[in-house]
Order: sequence, then C-alpha cells, then structure tokens
Amino acid sequence: MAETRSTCPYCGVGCGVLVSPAGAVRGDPEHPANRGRLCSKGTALGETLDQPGRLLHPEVDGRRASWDAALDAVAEGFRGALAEHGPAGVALYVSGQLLTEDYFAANKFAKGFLGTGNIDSNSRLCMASAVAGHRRAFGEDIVPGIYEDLELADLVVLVGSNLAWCHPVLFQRLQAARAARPEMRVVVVDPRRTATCEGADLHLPLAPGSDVALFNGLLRHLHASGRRSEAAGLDAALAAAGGGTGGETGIDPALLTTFFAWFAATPRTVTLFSQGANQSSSGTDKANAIINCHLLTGSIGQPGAGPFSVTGQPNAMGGREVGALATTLAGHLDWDNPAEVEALRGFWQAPSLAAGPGLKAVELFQAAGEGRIGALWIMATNPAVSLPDAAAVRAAMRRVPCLVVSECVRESDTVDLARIRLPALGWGEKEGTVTNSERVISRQRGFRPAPGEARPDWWAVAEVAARLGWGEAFAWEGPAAIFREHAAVTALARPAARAFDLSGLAGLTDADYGTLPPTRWPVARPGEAGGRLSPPARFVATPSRPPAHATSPAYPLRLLTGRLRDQWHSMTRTGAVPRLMAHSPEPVAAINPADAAGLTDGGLARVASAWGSAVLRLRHDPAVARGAVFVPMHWTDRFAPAARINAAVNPAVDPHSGQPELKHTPVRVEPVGMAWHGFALARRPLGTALANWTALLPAADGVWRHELGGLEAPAEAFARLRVLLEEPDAAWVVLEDPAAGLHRAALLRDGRLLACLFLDPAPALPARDWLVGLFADARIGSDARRALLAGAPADGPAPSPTICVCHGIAAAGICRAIAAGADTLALVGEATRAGTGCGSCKPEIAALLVAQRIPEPA
Ligand SMILES: Nc1nc2c(c(=O)[nH]1)N[C@H]1C(S)=C(S)[C@@H](COP(=O)(O)OP(=O)(O)OC[C@H]3O[C@@H](n4cnc5c(=O)[nH]c(N)nc54)[C@H](O)[C@@H]3O)O[C@H]1N2
Ligand SMILES: Nc1nc2c(c(=O)[nH]1)N[C@H]1C(S)=C(S)[C@@H](COP(=O)(O)OP(=O)(O)OC[C@H]3O[C@@H](n4cnc5c(=O)[nH]c(N)nc54)[C@H](O)[C@@H]3O)O[C@H]1N2
Ligand code: SF4
Ligand SMILES: [Mo]
Repeated sequence: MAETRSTCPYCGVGCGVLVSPAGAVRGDPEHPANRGRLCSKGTALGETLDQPGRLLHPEVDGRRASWDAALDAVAEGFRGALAEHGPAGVALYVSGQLLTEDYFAANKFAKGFLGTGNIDSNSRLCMASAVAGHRRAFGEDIVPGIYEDLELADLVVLVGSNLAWCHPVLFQRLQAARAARPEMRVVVVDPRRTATCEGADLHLPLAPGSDVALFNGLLRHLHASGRRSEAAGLDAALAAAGGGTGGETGIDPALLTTFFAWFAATPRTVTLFSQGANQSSSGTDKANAIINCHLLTGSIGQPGAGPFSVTGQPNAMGGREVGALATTLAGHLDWDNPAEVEALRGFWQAPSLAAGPGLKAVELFQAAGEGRIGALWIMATNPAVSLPDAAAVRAAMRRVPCLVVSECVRESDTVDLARIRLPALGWGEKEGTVTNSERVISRQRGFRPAPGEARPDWWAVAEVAARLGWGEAFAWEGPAAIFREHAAVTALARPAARAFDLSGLAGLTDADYGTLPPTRWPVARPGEAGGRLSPPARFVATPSRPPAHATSPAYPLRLLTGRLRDQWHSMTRTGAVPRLMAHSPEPVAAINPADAAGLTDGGLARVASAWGSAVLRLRHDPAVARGAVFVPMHWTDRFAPAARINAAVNPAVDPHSGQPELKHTPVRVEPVGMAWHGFALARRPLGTALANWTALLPAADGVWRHELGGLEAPAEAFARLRVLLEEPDAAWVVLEDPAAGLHRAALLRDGRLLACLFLDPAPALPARDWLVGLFADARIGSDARRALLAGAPADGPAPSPTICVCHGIAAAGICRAIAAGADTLALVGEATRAGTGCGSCKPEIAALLVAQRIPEPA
C-alpha cells in the first residue's frame, strides 16, 4: 500500500508528511514548506498515533450517551440559552487546531444562524495582534511574504521568535541558506538568549515589551538617513516615534547602532515576528512599528524582503480566512461594508446573521464568569490551561450551565469541567485543509479508522444546527462541499478588490479536492497559484508604552512565558511520548543568577503575581535577561498541577487586538521550603497528588517518573509512599540514614526492578536517566543493588541530559566527542550521530561546541 500524503498537525510551518501504512512518518520531499525536512515533533508523530486516553463516546453529565442524545442535549442547551439571554448569551470558543472545514462550519453556525458575534478562537491568544496590525497597514489581513524570502534575504531579523524551537524547519531552512551564503546576517530580538541565538550575528536583549521603542528608533534613523515614502501616515508615525532612539529598550547603544546601520544598508531584509511581539498589550503597535520600517525602505512583498508574521498553530491562518474570530466576518469580508454583509446574508440564506463583532476570548470568559453566557461550545482548545488568569477562567467555565467540549482526549483540564463531551476525530483520522504561514493550503488526509464513535467536528456542528431547524444550510455531504462553499464566500467581496480570493477553487470536484496539491492563495481562477503580495500600505502611528502592569517592589520581575522544544501546548499529544519528554523533563522556572539571591539552583520556587502563583523547580540560567524569569506554558493538572503558570499570568489585553499580554506579568520569585525533595520511579502512574508538589512524567520503557517535594517529616513521607508503591510478592531493598534525612528504597521482584524511591532534605538528588535505564534489565545483580541505591553506576560516567532525542544522545557523549577533536557540528554528528536526525538539537550542540572551546582558567 502507498504512503498517505498529509500535513503535520503541529506548528504553522505546515510541513508535508508521508505516512506509511504502518504509521512511519517522514518528510514529504515534494511539499514546498519543508522539502522532506521534519523536526523532532514531526518525526515523533508516529509515536503519538495510538494516543492513550482518547475520548471514544459522547457523554452527558458524566455518563456515556448516544450521539443522538448528546446532540439533542447540545441543541437543547443552546435553545434554552438563546431564549434566556438572546444571541449575546451563547458562544463558541474554537481553535487554530481545527481544519478549515470544521472552522468554517463553526463560524457559519455562530454568526450566520445563532446570530451571535460570540465566536472567538485561541488565535486571539496568538495571532490577533498580527491580524490587527495587517488590517491597519494593508486594509486586509495579508502576510505578504513566502518562506523562500528567508533564504533570499541578506538580513533576517527575528523579533520575539524562538524559531529554532517553535518553527524548527524554517530555522533549518534559514541555517542551510546561511551555510550557502555566509554573508547573510541574522539578528535576534529577544530578552532571552535562546537556542535561536546560537550562531546569530547579533542578539539584542531588549527590556521585555520595548519592541515598539526599538522600531520607532529604527524608523527615525531610516528617516534621518534620507529614506522617504509617498505612503500615507508617515508624518504621524514619525511624530509618534518622537525623539526616541531606542534607548528605552535598555540595549547597549553600540549594538543598536550596528542593528540600525545593517537594516538601513540591506535592501533584502526580512523581519519575522512571533509571540514576543503579538502577546503584548502593545502587540498591534509592535506589528505596525515593524511594518512602518519596511514601508519606509520600500521592502514589502519583495523577493527576500518584507515583514513576516509567522503563525503558531497548524491552521491559525485558516481560522483567519474563515473569519472565526469575534472581530471578523467570513472570507475576509468586511463588517463595515453593508454590501458585503448583505451578500453573505443572501448567500447563506441567514436572515439572523450577526449584526457585528462579539466578545473576544478574555472578555468572553469574563462574561461567562458573570453568568452572562448560557451555552458555550469549546472545540480543540484547552482554555483552562491556556488563557491568562486561569483560576478565574476555571470558575467562569463552572458557571456556564451548558458547557460543551469537543475533544480527542477524555481527560484534560478543560474536558474535566464539561457537561457535554463530544468525541472528535484527530490527526490521521480527519479530512480537510490547513493553511500555513505563507498562505499555502495543504490537505490533511485520514489514514486511520475513527476510534470508538469519534466524528468530525463539522459533522457535530451540522447535526446541532439541524436540530435547531437549520438543516438545509448545513447539509454538506463531506469536507469537499464545505471547502467549495468557503471558496465561494471569498468571491462575494467582488467588485471590491480583496487579496484573499479562492474563487478559482470553488468548482473543485470531490476528486480534485482529494488530490489537491499544496496551493498558495490568492487563486482567482482555476489553475492559478499565488505568490508574494505587495499590498498598498499606510504608516500607523505607534507611540511606545510600557507593559500594562508595572513592576513594583512587591513584584519586581517580569514573567516571560513561552515554549519548550519538544512539547506542544497543554501536552495532550506530546506529553505521553517519553522521547519528547526527555529534553526538558521537569517544570522549570529559569532566572538570571544575578537575580537569584536566596534562591537555590534546583530548589523549588514560587512565581507569584497579583493574580496567582505557580511552583516550579528553579534553574539559574544566564541566558535569561536580568529582571526576568522564564516559565514554559505547558504544564497542566495532568502532569504538574502546581506548575500551571497561567494561574499567575495577568489578563491585560492589547486595546486594538484584544490579545492578552501573556509574556509580561510582574512577579516575584520566592523559595518554597520543603522538608524533603524526592522522586519515585514506578511502572505505573501514581497520580499528581503524591506530595505537596508533584510532577508526573513519562520516562522510557513504560516507567513513570514522579518528582516530589513535601512538607511532612521525611520518615513519614517515606513510609507513606512505600505503601503506595507496594506490589504483591515484591521485596524492598532499603538504605536509610534518618539523622541525615536520607531515605532510599528499591522494590524488586525476582531481581526485576519495579519501583524506586529517593528522598533527601536537599534537592540534590541523583540523575534519573540511569535509574530509569535499570528498569529494562531483566535482573539486577546483588552488587548492582548497592549502585542502584547510590543512584549512579559503580563505574563509568555520571548520567547527563539528553540532547538529541532522535538518537538518544546525551550531553556527556557529545562533550566526549568534542574533547576528542570533533570541533564542528558535522564531526560531532559523525562521531555520535547526535544532530543527524531531525536536526532540532543542532543549536544546543553548537552551544556545547562553544562552551568546550572556552579555555580552562589558568
Ligand atoms: N515546540 C513547540 N513549537 C511550537 C509550539 C509549541 O507549543 N511547542 N506552539 C506553536 C504556536 S501555537 C506558536 S504561537 C508558536 C510560538 O512561537 P514563538 O513566538 O517563537 O515562541 P514563544 O516561546 O512563545 O515566544 C518567543 C520568544 O518571545 C520572547 N519574548 C518575550 N517577551 C518579549 C518581548 O517583549 N519582546 C521580544 N522581542 N521578545 C519577547 C520570549 O523570550 C521567547 O523566547 O510556536 C509554535 N510552535
Ligand atoms: N502563558 C502563556 N499562555 C499561552 C501562550 C503563551 O505563550 N504563554 N500561548 C498561547 C498560544 S499562542 C496558543 S496557540 C494557545 C494554545 O493553547 P490551547 O489551544 O489551549 O492548547 P492545546 O493544548 O494545543 O489544546 C488543543 C486541544 O485540542 C484537541 N484537539 C486537537 N485536534 C482536535 C480536533 O480536530 N478536534 C477537536 N475537537 N479537538 C482537537 C487536543 O486534544 C487539545 O486538547 O496557548 C496560549 N496560551
Ligand atoms: S516544523 Fe516541526 S512541528 Fe512544525 S510543521 Fe514542521 S515538522 Fe511539524
Ligand atoms: Mo499560538
């Protein structure tokens, strides 16, 4: 049987994949986004196929229900809420992880037939500022550039983007281009020294939130050096830039001068921006401040030049196209244009089409908290984890009488709160399209049977619509029919020119849709393909202002949040893959050593704000700017309840886009005193409530790792935990020194290791990898037992962290190879295989190469 062509379900790079009948995944050499490349997450897709914990049947009020009964209950809930509150009291909250067809159906249901603007998407947390910035500058949400521009550019400026971890295949393309053209320069603008900075020509560690000041300073510099433009708004933009020279960024003036000079002298410059720009109370202004500079140098949509907003989710762009944000209509049609609204009303035969925009995500959950939302349908997103001020969000969800969640997984922080649960098809099962950052529409194709009774999301929407009396408008026989309707909607904008035009695809047959190759919009006529766009643009005045909430003596640091290389969001897919967990296996807060007085490296620390707090393992990390602390967004109740950082994140939003300021909450970091630290390794998960602080992590070979911190006396905790770990016919080997607070035990049956438990007053416990490895041994010999309780092999090197997850190569092995003379990435690869798989770890290997070159102090 042939391989199935599909698209990776993770990031907005939108890589093409080929999946064998056995589930092996490789990069599609013919897909324009990746030409065969994949990153660590894409490479591990095959391992996520038999996802444990799928939601297999509909449920109502905690009990299994038939689809009929569940859909009736949803319809009843919405009917009741409409009767009680009107259209303002019903809502959908959807996601860039839906396919375009599902997204289109949800938007049509909400705006066209429920008659509410209250459909918002997690793209509000992600792309809203870029969308608002594009609309202010171009009059439409347009990404002018294409990926190839990153390769053609002579200068690439990465603003608030950790490209190496978050868009790894774009980063690989960029690195390959630099290898071919060493004169090409890369500048990284980020308060942290990230993996993306490895090998960059310039890192500008700006004060969090100060990007507008930086680009206003650049605008003034470009103008002072003689750049002029006919586009509207330049004077106002210059006036708003004021006398700023970029000094407010706190960046060394010499670095600023270099950056300004490079930008001014390089016609082929791409400025790529991501969440360090968007997730800010001045996110829209950040986008426009960047676009302003490109407008002044005339470099928008030129080969190798332009502003470039990269999308996060696989279908963040598709959601924007179908208009499933509370502020947009459908097909880039404009609410302010009565003719277009009428055209859509007529086309959909939807007399009750929503009159105007609805509540944006943060407002929507605030309204729910005030009891103003009677029915809320959440699809493909985990707002209990991903929205700011998460405790308030959870309370709000509990107040919604009819809370519906469509999900692939049976348990998540959000699914747990739902009254009605609808099982959705996941990747490899569902059929439809996604659009990536460079406007390329690609097919996701199914190659696996539906698990249990899971169905596509569009189908569930259509069934509920039919129950509310709108069946005819939702009588699609499959995703191809929905896609044709979506394409036809884009033609309603005529005669007004709109870049987003799919009318050339409105006549696709089912067979054409089945074989649709990756296609970039606009597609005005059949067979056409889109390229770069250079829309007419205007300057926007972007006065610089600090983040919404100022630091204070009580909350002196800035909390930066973001992503880890091998985890995806709330970890419902990646969290179960031990190989992906190996790279950053614990919830960690990273802080500059200079800000860490009184905070032990490796100890537990509370990151507290005026909104809430989270407790994580603290790491001293010189890569984090002074005055900041970095925490990943990923941890949830499933893995580490105490480490959910959005409990502490403030809900301030950008005034133009409504995007929350997820990056810049004022916080303080304080030590959390524990009577003991410890860990338990076992062959089964024991939950996340083993101790005052617990993180539950899958390790290799079916072993579960429990990281623990407790307040009770160590001897008591030791006894209590041993009871929990107990197995029939097994015996303990114990090593205790109660006076020193040291307690270690291993549970064995017939010489086979079943569990081990280590407690210590200090957090300095043995590394876990080697111990996890012992679980694979059929029999632990008697002398090995001593080593087991010592936590390290009797001879041989100490365990060290995994760097290359593809081949399981640890830092120690890489360092040995470097010491033995492997002084380039290629030689390290030859010696150890590290970095020769997907290549996502190359920046870290590069960092080890640099570190090893630093001479020993004399
Ligand atoms: N591995 C992995 N990849 C992913 C995802 C994932 O969950 N895991 N998610 C996908 C999604 S949906 C998205 S949206 C993207 C996000 O991709 P990115 O935006 O690249 O990722 P983040 O880590 O959220 O943030 C990027 C950087 O912004 C910096 N930053 C914080 N504040 C500021 C500031 O004021 N100015 C500037 N210039 N920088 C700042 C942070 O230090 C961080 O390094 O990643 C996508 N790819
Ligand atoms: N502090 C902080 N918070 C953040 C961010 C940050 O940088 N810092 N980033 C924000 C950003 S950019 C984003 S994009 C969000 C992401 O946050 P979320 O959207 O909450 O993250 P996910 O964990 O990806 O949730 C997606 C869910 O959809 C389910 N799912 C997948 N496919 C389907 C499908 O086809 N149908 C259905 N019904 N369900 C499906 C998955 O099982 C999963 O549970 O987080 C935001 N929150
Ligand atoms: S870069 Fe990685 S996560 Fe993103 S689409 Fe490509 S393979 Fe998937
Ligand atoms: Mo995102």
